[in-house]
Amino acid sequence: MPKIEEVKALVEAGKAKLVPALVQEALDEGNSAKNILQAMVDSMRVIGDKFSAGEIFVPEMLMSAKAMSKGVDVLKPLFAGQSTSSLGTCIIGTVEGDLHDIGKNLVSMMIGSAGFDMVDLGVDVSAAKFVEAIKENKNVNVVACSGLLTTTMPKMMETVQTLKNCGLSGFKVIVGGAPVSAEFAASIGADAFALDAGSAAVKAVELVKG
Ligand code: B1M
Repeated sequence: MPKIEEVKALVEAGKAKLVPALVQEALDEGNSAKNILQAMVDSMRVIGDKFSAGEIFVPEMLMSAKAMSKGVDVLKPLFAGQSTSSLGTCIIGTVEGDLHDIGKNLVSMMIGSAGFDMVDLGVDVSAAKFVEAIKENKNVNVVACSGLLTTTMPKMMETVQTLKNCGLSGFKVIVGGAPVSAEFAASIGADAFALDAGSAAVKAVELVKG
């Protein structure tokens, strides 16, 4: 079996300890970091479908998530940006009530590699915590909010509205995550929406360069 297929299978099986070495072997075999990342994203889609079908449960989802994160750690240096001057500071987090962080971490990696200094607030981040982080950090010009659950979309709306009405300025808000659409983003007053990590980086640069 090609190494990239083995990576996919091991992420689906939640074998966190075995994934890093295999990701390295897949790289050594000539696969690009981008393709290996896509293979792992595909695995998570399979896992989500199995969860929806009642074939697996939360612990299995968690093990696959850990396995993917370990694999992403190996790829991270390969996505590191070349830019020497900073485009500004981007605060990123997953909105309150939501514990999903793989997508958010990929978005953080890509926006960081586009030239931003990243301040990652993690998961389950309240609107107030986003505001605090803008005050505590210098040159914040982008705030990025991720959300994976339909049940936390109202929290995303609350976060964007709090950011827009907090009396601070000089920053733009970008939102995204599986249940989020461009229409939803516009309806809650976000400045931008991105479908995936790569386009989030492109959008972040556009937001600050105009
Ligand atoms: Co959960 N979960 N989960 N889960 N989980 C989903 C999201 C779900 C679709 C599974 C399913 O039912 N098929 C479903 C949500 C249904 C819905 O709301 N419509 C779901 C559910 C129901 C739940 C629980 C409620 C389950 C339960 O307890 N009964 C629970 C909620 C916990 C909570 O958050 N409060 C739960 C828990 C978990 C785990 C903790 C076990 C684990 C997360 C671990 C972790 O993240 N560290 C987990 C996982 C792994 C998943 C799936 C299988 C995979 C998510 C993932 O990492 N995908 C997921 C199924 C699926 O996605 N098909 C599922 C890979 C990742 C690269 O993609 O995160 O979409 P994604 O990110 C993409 C884009 O969305 C986008 O770019 C990324 C990369 O290109 N993007 C942005 C993301 N953020 C962005 C921000 C941007 C721009 C783009 O700008 C700022």
